[in-house]
Amino acid sequence: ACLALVLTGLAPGTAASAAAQPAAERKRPNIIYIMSDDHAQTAISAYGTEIGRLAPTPNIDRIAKNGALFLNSYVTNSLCGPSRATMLTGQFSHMHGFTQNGQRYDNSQWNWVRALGRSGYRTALFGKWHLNYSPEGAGIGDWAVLDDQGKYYNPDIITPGGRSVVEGYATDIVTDRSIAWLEANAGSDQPFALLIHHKAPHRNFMPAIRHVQKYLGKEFPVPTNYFDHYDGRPAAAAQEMNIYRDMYEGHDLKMTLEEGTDELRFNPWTDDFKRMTPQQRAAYFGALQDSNDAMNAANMTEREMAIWKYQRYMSEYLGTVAAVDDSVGRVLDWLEATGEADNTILVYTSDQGFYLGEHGWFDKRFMYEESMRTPFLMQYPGHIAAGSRIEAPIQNVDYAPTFLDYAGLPVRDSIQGRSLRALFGGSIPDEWRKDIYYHYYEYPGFHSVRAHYGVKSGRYKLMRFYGDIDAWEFYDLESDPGEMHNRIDDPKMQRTIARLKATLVDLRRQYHDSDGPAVTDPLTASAKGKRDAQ
Ligand code: SGN
Ligand code: CA
Repeated sequence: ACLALVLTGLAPGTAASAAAQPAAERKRPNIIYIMSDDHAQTAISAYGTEIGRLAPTPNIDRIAKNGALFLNSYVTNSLCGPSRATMLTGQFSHMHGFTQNGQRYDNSQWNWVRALGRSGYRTALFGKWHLNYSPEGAGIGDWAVLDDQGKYYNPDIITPGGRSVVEGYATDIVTDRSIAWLEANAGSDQPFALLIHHKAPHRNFMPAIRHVQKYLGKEFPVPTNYFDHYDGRPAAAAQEMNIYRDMYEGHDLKMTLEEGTDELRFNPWTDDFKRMTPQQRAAYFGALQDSNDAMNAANMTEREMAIWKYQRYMSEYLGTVAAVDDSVGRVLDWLEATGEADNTILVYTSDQGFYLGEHGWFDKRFMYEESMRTPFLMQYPGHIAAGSRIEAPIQNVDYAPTFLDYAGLPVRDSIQGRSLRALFGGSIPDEWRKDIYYHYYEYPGFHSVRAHYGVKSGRYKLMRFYGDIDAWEFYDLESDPGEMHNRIDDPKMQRTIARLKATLVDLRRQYHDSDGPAVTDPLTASAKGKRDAQ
């Protein structure tokens, strides 16, 4: 703590802070934090899923082999901006103040990257930032970020020197810059913390040219609830993120108008394709032409078309994952080749999960499992046993305290998570959290998902949607893993529901969340009337 205080006055990465480091300081581990955007756990083969079997991620899986795979990893709010702010601050959305995309994140507030920089780490971030225009003022040493959501092809890149268009594919550009930074900083006495933030596999799902055909024509298993009717779940019924109803056929799925033409169907945002070079465009759409022609020639029923769209979605989404997996492989190879692996903590995660057709959906936001979960894999040879599988529930508030802990810095009181180091001893400490608290805010907003909060407690989940809908939902995940049967009115469940409500009251108090209606507030008269009438 003393050392941290002494060094806080120094700018990160200066020669002065390097010189000020005693020998013990040099032993602090490097940190490489790799975060993709919207990567579902189900699309990682280490998680043992059917999609993973068909579209393996061998390099991401190396992390699980070298270290730990977290089987119950969750976010606090399944949306990009809030999740990134949580990752940086170790706080729930209502505490760091960035509850919805589009808000202004206060870059001056405390974050762990700046804290490590001040204590002698060299720090850098490459890729998607998505909190305001740039990380200026967030105290990150070196950075180059994609503009806002970022583009897959020839993206605009913002650096301290300004903005420019960089030709190439975003995942590869971000990887090249990250490796170049590692090369340039290798061999220094200072430890480093590098954040690699991919745009992929975020919408609008555009693989690198080398991967456009990788999964084309492969049949992925259609989720059993793909044609969900949302009975008993008014908020689920009211969303606008259905693959066969809301996806843009031209823009998202790259479907053509008719056989023999490359003219796209509905494509409201033309920039993504316009900014490609003619060669990139020809290669990309050329690779899809036969598949598009066959689709247009076939006389499909509505249901067949819905399934075709699911397969095209999988092909495009998983195609973007392939380049992320290549990227992870390059970073691991670099670590192994340079001998830095043993002194480096490496994390792979995503800013949240994603629906791959479950309930008929793409996107995230809901507290249902597929988007509330996020992948989390971590290696630190010699400190985390190879092949560990960790069952303890973790949340993205735990990342900041984990990095502080390993960097030998005190965990601040403002942090609402806890260091994951406690989980690497082979058992779950008694005092480890049992319950996961969640709160989503962005409504009205893109995809029309109502605000809701809730708790996941072991096999049970309770949530309350509020705003222009007022509805509770309750699931037993053991008998209903797809969250299809809302049992909020089931007489057999009332005692369990009461227990979870009490837990929810406690969690909201513990985390200081008073946003939304109080748990004890009764349903609004109109919501109750609707339910009684059912
Ligand atoms: C974009 C996407 C949406 C997505 C939001 C938030 N549309 O607006 O589908 O929900 O980002 O995503 S897009 O076609 O313009 O990409 S987040 O990951 O940034 O939270
Ligand atoms: Ca995201």
